[in-house]
Amino acid sequence: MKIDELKHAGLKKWIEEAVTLMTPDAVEVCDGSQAEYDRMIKILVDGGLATPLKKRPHSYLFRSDPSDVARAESRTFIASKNQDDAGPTNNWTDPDKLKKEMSDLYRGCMKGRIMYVIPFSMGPVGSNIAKIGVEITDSAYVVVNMHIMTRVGTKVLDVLGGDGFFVPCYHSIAKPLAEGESDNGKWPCEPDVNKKYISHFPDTYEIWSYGSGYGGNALLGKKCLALRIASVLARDEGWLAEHMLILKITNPEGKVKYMACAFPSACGKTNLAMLIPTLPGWKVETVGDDIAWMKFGADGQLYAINPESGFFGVAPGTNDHSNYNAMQSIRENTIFTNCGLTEDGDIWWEQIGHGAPGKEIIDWKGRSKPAPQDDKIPKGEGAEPIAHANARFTAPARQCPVIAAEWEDPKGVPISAFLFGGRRPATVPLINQSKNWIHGVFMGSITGSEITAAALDLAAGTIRRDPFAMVPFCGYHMGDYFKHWIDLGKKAEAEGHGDKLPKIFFCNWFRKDKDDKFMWPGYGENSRALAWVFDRCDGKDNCVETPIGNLPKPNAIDPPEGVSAGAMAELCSVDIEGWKKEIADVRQNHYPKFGDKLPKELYAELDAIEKRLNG
Ligand code: OXD
Ligand code: MN
Repeated sequence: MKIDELKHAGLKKWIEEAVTLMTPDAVEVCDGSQAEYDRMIKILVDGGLATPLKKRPHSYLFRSDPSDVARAESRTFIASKNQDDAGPTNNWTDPDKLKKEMSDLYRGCMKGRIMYVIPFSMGPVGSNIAKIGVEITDSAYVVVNMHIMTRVGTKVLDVLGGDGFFVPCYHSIAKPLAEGESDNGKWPCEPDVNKKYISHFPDTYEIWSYGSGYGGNALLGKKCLALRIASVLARDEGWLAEHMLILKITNPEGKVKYMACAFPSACGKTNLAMLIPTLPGWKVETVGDDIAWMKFGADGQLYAINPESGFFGVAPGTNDHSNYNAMQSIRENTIFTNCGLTEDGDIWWEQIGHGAPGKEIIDWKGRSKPAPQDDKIPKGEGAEPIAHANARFTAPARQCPVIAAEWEDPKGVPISAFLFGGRRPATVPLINQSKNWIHGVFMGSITGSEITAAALDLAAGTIRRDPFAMVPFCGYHMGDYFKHWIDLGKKAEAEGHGDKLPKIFFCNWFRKDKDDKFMWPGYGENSRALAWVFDRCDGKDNCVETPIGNLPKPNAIDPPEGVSAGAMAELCSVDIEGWKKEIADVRQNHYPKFGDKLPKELYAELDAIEKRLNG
């Protein structure tokens, strides 16, 4: 499609301005077809950027530049007009100054390249919870990934119509080509991390990204739109955009519930979303593995959609035991980035479940290495893994063997429970239900993981708080974000729908014993905690009230093999002294960061819990 054929005058104007600024050699509006995907892949293979994988149909391996391997948090900006709106967890910069600085960089940045215009829908096309974005990019890699991760093409333009709302997203890899120059197999980007920009303009709902071609920096539908800008839209419009997986759980009687769960990165979100229950008769299916958008229906119930249509999962550590369903999801039609390449033409990574076949393997930097005999992470001086620790797979969600039939239902799925969790070797019990909505918001606000000795800037044992797992992704002041959560609960109660609010839980799969061994096996065994949550949502009398919340009654959760009755009791009890320290840490080190914007209701929760612990 040509720009002239676009019906939306605002969209047309915005693209024309970008063309004038970035001076690409040509412009293509993406239609989202398989033919377009195949054409892009051919460009990438012919250009030496993608390697077809003999062992996986229609699957390709890419190797990025070593400077371009992860989200660039230090270069991620929330440029609100008012500095105070960005809050203490974001990098703020003045929007006018930033736009000027970036416009200078964008000038001529697409010379020698094609500008692809990608109209995409976050969420099923036409759903009243979905939103439309348009990304312009000079990266064919971005186009193919967006095809998998979002719904792309003409059907989106049809819904947008002549004057619909869209989030405009600029993206450039910042590598114009001179006459006759080509990428020649080298991942194009701005290699100086300090010259990359992932910018958000919350007042105008815009995204400008420059210099990186990787993941969340470049696939702008994901973290930039579906979380940072969407969190602002959600605040302004009265809904929730959250860093949560969505799972469907069915009990042995065939009754179904949906749960949305927030965990900081590296806590096994994708694994929980695709869990295979060890509890007989129970079934878990996947609706989403990373992001949930939720709106209240006219019936007062909260409905969630997964705004994405693919998984952009971390490859290392994924294996048939940790996530069998993810391994099945990536058998074909999958894009791999920064994995190892085996002699027989397959991908490989550390902790994939087996050593690499053959004598040699190509590592993520493109170097030939001896094929590892086992899948352990290499340790010691100078040891380098074959796959980058943040190597990824991009796979269509429909390929997941346990994708729920209703995962694309435009009206969403009704949420019964929220779970918050992190890596907490001590103090935090296996599962704990909040006493009410505000206590639940309190739980979300203190979420975090304990720092191990390996972390750079914090002492071991310190809790790195990641409220609601949203610290890298909230597009505004987190104090206001907590208030937004509190207000939504109050509104539902005022409207007589308090009983329909999801119940809120705090979980911890990562408790350790005195010998530093995990007390809980995790993975499929987490179904035991989910089953307890399920029954709590139905009001089953299976809990005891404690100062920190409602914990499972003794014997309410059958211990899995290898967990003694004593360990189970410890996992489900209150560590009074540990919680006193926790409360003191929140009071002294965590809440003050949010200044006056920390809702008074949360200080009141802190006081109430402290009183109960002392009582
Ligand atoms: C992700 C993350 O990539 O949370 O999903 O970091
Ligand atoms: Mn995530």
